[in-house]
Amino acid sequence: MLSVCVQCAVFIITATISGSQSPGQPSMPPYPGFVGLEPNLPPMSLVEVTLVYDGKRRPSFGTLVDEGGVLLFSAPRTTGSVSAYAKPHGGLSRRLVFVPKPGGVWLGHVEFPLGDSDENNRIDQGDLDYVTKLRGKTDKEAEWYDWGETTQRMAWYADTNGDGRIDESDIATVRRFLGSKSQEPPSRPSVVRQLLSGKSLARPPQ
Ligand SMILES: [Ca+2]
Ligand SMILES: [Ca+2]
Repeated sequence: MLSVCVQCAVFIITATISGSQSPGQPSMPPYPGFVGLEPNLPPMSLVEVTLVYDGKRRPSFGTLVDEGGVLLFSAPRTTGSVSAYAKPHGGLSRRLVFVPKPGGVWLGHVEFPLGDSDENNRIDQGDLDYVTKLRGKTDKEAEWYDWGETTQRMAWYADTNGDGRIDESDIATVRRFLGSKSQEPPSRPSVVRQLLSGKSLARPPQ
């Protein structure tokens, strides 16, 4: 389930209007109440975030990279360690571990493996062959945002820097991340897993 992080959007708009950030130079980390990072993603990239804390996987939500290249999401209210699984479109999921603090948490620069044009959660030879074949294509091509019936891939996902064209830099990016795999959140809440394994079921008295 994907829902837009309204709090994050409001915060980003407020920060932009006040002029407190300049592109590429986040001037106010850490962000109180938020977790912030600077990903290798173009502005306005949508990232799906799944938090896991206190032994439970939480519902996923979406948040956008702002014009300054910063990605923010609301820090959960817990005192323990949190795993945030962040996944951009056309990129692999990364696990980010942090402990929430009232003043906010700044995770710094985070690299996401990009160019997963078939979204199979791996950057493999198929992705490299595809981006190489598309060299010279631009977002003016009719099928740029279409899921290819024969290729089962999307050209947009092969444009790793979001500049609307596929060239040597995109090929180099896919080559750099070749062999990478997604760091996936647990498929079920741990409580459910415990129940399925019988570990937390009440034992009858002996
Ligand atoms: Ca792939
Ligand atoms: Ca490009």
